[in-house]
Amino acid sequence: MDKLIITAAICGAEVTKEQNPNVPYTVEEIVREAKSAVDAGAAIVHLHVRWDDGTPTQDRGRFQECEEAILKVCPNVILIPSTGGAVGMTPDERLQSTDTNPLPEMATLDCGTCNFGDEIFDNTMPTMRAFGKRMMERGIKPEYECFEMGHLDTILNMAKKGQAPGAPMQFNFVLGVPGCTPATVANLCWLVNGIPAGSTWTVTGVGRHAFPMAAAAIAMGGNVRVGFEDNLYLSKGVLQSNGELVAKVVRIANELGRPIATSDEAREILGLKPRK
Ligand code: KMH
Ligand code: ZN
Repeated sequence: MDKLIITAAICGAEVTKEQNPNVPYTVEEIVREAKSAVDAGAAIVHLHVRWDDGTPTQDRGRFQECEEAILKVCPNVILIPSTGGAVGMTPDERLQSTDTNPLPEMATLDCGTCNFGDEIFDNTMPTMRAFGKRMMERGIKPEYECFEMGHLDTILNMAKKGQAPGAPMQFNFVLGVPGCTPATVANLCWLVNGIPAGSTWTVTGVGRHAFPMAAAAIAMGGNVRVGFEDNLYLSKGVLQSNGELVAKVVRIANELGRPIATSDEAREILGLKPRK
């Protein structure tokens, strides 16, 4: 079994300071949360950015500023900027995060339209083909985000047709979003059984499912994402930092005997180029 890659989704687009005062909005707050996660054992930071008032944005300049600031204090971390942004953003708006200098090593690619609470997260086939093309042209490795069972088939078909980067593919199964596939071990097993040999995968359990899904992935040889984007609580009612969420995953992994990957080890496992 490979070492465990932990991703910290430190910010997201939906959660607010009213829910947890540690949710980062400013560049300084984003750096603080990224550092807390990396210091605790995260190899990857999945990044959304906000304006200072908390409004989610996919502004290219804001991504540039936040990524440079994070890399100053965590020079080796793998950044996976979001191309999902927030519900309602246009594809062009969302793609700005793939336009920074240097280009990101990876970026998310959302694999289909789905319910998202009371809203609809729109990812039409033309949108996904445009995102796949962009990532192939720019050598950015996608993290394929599947919120629904059918999303896996969709992206496998796209990759087969050369519309999105193929092997080795990295999947993130985001389970438990209200209105989408529930976070159960049975659903996770079904998805994992459907990925091509040589692929890697991560699970994200939303809300109270964060740590049960993490434990399942640690036992199954997959990887784990936690963070404010998905879950604000360390345990029922206990609000903490992203670092403390990552530290809890590290504790579970230690108990189960699964060592934690550094960012360089994660690059090797994911098939990314070593960092110069
Ligand atoms: N904010 C969600 C609507 C991604 O980062 O690619 C979508 C999302 C997915 O967070
Ligand atoms: Zn995201």
